[in-house]
Amino acid sequence: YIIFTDLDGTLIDHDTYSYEAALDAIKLLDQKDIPLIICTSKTRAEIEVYVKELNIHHPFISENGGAIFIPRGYFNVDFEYTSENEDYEIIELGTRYEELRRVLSIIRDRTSLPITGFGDLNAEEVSEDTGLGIESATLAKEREYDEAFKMEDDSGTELLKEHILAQGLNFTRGGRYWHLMGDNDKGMAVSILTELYRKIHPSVVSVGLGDSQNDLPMLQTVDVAFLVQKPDGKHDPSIEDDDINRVEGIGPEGWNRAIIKLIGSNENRDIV
Ligand code: 2M8
Ligand code: MG
Ligand code: MG
Repeated sequence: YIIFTDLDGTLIDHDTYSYEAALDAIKLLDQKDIPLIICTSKTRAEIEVYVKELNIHHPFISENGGAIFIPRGYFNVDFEYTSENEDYEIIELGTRYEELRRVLSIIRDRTSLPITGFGDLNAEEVSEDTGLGIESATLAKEREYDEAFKMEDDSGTELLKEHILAQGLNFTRGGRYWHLMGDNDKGMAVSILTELYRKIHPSVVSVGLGDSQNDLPMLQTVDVAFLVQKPDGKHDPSIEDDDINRVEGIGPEGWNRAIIKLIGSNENRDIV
């Protein structure tokens, strides 16, 4: 198995940002040497905090599939990475943040929609809006391939979508925010990374866990998909795909249950 997971509202609680309720399952994956691959709308800088805390030494996917960061030398295969640095081999799929900000401001001017992006807020304001601490909010502002933004209400939704598509960009929605991005999504990134794993382990089974609309492309790409409950105890109503397993449990509680059920006993292997 390889496990792709969303963070906000999935592996970590929507409000407290804690993975406490999923620790048993996290430990189980570690014991069995099953890669835990974070695939989130969070930034590289935010993910690095979790990767360090959880002692993860696997690739991760930032900003809704904007980029894949692979620890150097992790896959010893022939592949044309977009770039590399001291720490990672990088596959870039997204549009640069500066370009996203430029287009967002054009759309705001043309539509007068009440759009506020993370780039319009300082760290204190992001912290207040998200419930993240100031340090985490600062890391959330270090955006490279995705702009998170909010609108005062949903009345301008259709107009907004029209303008985003007309500008050649895309959007999705997370637990709290809209996201403006390029020609990328979590599914594309998951599929590229899965291919890399399959060069080494051809029959590896991919698993995905998520909670929101931005997870749908990932959940449709993996072999086994789990949707956890939102804070209101319901599953995202916009996700209707029958191939996606709806697990009982909000966020990390559902995550814990799904992983233990899948990995915890060999009898469940026939689920795939
Ligand atoms: C934003 O992402 C969440 C994910 O679902 C959202 O859209 O509600 C991100 O931009 C992320 O960087 C940030 O940490 C998070 C905080 O809730 O919000
Ligand atoms: Mg989420
Ligand atoms: Mg499928």
